[in-house]
Amino acid sequence: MKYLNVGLIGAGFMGKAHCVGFSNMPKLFWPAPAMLKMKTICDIEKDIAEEAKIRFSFEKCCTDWRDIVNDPEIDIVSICTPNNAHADIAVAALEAGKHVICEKPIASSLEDAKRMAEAAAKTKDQGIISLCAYQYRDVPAIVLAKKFINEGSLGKILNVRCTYLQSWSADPDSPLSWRFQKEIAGSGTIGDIGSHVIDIAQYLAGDIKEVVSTVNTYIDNRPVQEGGVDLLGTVKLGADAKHEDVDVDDENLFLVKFENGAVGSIEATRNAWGRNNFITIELHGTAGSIYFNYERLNELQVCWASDPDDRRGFKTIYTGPAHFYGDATWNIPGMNIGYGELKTIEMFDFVKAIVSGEQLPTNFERGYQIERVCDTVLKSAKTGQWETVTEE
Ligand code: SOE
Repeated sequence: MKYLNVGLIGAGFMGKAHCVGFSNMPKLFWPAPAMLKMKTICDIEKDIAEEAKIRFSFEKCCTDWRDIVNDPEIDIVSICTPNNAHADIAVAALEAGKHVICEKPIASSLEDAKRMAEAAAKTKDQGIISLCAYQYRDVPAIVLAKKFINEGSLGKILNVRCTYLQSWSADPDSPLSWRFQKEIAGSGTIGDIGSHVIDIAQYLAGDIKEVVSTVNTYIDNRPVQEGGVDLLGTVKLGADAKHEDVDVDDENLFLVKFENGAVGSIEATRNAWGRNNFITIELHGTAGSIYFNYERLNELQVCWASDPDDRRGFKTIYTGPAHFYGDATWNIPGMNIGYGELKTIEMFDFVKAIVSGEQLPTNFERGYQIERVCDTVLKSAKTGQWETVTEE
């Protein structure tokens, strides 16, 4: 059995998600492509690093990411830091011959995203795998939607309507973390969650060519939280807390034109009371429609034009053992999967790619392309015009 050593950087919410994925991977996927040893976990805050070492069963911990990237024993580097740290770590790790999985958005600036894509392109011939964590495209219902599209069941795709709505920052007393600071995050909602639906829309309907957008920041000042780990709205701070300005977008709405002639709309906000992880995708084609909502992620709704007039309408397909990786997850219909299983599927595909040497669809080059779409959305909001997604 092959063993790979993991070094993970950033022990907050996403660090936990990666650890769940890594440790559950051989439990769900057996025989596993390789076994993983949790070698070193890094966090700039020593107490957090030490606690995470115990909690996630790592052998060692450190506070400087270079200790992971320069360690010849590490095979996999998992980047779960705030966005502005991604590029330096990823480029150094790829150059040191490590396989890298990096949280999205790929970077906090287009220049950094380009640097990462170039480093990944240079090292891919040596079988080095890069992966940007766009795991929602692996939801079995989304994979089923893609199958219907590829088989031609929807006919020609005409219209794609997507949302990513969350509520965790809707309260103005929910604290300002790095996610609300341009210098660290690069952008707000567009990079943090809009990028996920851009990825899914492009996976299903092809690349986006042009966008016209409106971008707003309604809550432009928030109380500042202590510590680097984003509390994601789980605490509220009062009027007496120190306040700082939010300098990123908290809502964006845009129309899109796809390369293949389809059109659509995308909307993203983290301030929508009542919408918690409301990733919706509705696609209309000449032969039918599909609808997906992550809040019911084990379901796909389909409607076929060929059904008789008196019984045409959406029907629900429940995903399970018969669908994407359903044999590996839970083999009784209705058991259902959630976020943890998705992160496990992502880690399985990543480790499988490392062993086979075959790159994954959301490698760093794709991460950079998604970043260019996000950047074009922000640009269009400034010019008020349709803008073309920039070439590399
Ligand atoms: C916060 O909006 C967040 O953690 C995002 O950063 C993730 O990408 C999303 O999947 C869940 O919400």
